[in-house]
Amino acid sequence: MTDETPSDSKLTRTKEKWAREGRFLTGKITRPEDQRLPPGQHLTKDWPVLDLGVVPPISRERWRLDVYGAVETPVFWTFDEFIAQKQARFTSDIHCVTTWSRYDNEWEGLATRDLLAACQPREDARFVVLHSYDGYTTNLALEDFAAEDALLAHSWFGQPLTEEHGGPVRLVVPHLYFWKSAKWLQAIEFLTEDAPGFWEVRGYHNRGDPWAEQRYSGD
Ligand SMILES: Nc1nc2c(c(=O)[nH]1)N[C@H]1C(S)=C(S)[C@@H](COP(=O)(O)O)O[C@H]1N2
Ligand SMILES: [Mo]
Repeated sequence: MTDETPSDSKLTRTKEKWAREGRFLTGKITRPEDQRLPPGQHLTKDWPVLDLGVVPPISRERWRLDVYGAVETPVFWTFDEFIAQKQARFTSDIHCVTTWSRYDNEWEGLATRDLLAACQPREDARFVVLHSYDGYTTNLALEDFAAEDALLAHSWFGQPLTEEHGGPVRLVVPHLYFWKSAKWLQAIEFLTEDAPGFWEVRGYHNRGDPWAEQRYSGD
C-alpha cells in the first residue's frame, strides 16, 4: 500500500488530464444499429482491469447490498438472499472509455428490472447512485439503470466474478461506458435529483453513451 488516496493516484490524475485535453475523441457519431464497435474504440480479447487500485476484500459471506432512498420498499440483502432472487443471463459487449471494447461477455445475476420490481422506486425517483466497497460512486438516470440488458452480475462465463473484476457483485450497464458499471457493489441509492459520482465530477460525461462519444463533460 502507498499513502496515495485513490482520488490522488497517478491513474486518476492521468485520466483527469485526458478529460481536460479531450483525448480519444474522433468526433464521429454512429448508432448501435449501424456499427457494433463505437467510434474511437478497438477490440481486445483479454479483459483489462481498471479501478482506483484498491481491491476491497469482501467475501460472499461478508457482502451486503443496501437499496434505499426514494423507494417504497428498501432492500437489505445478504449474498444468499441476493442469489435466491430470479436469475438472468445476458450476453453483452463492454466499452471502456480508455478505448478498449470486449465482445460477447456472458453475465449472470439479477436484472436491474427485477431489482426495481423488488424495491419499487417512488413516483419522484429519477436517478440512482451506485456506492462501492472501495469508496467509488457513479450515477445513472433511472431509465439507463433500468435498461433491458443491465444486471447486478455475480458470474462471468459461469464462474464467480473474480475479485479484480468486482466480485462478489458488480453492476453491468452495457449501453454506457464501463465506468458506469460499478464493481464491488455495496449500495444503490435512489434520488429525485442527480448526484454526479467519482469520474463525473472529474471531467467525465454525466451519461457516457459510447456511440455518441460522450467521454468527457463537454462532449
Ligand atoms: N467500485 C469501482 N467500480 C468501478 C471502477 C472503480 O474504480 N471502482 N472503475 C470503473 C472503470 S473506469 C472501468 S473501465 C471498469 C473496469 O472494470 P474491469 O476492471 O472489470 O474491466 O470498472 C468501473 N467500475
Ligand atoms: Mo474506465
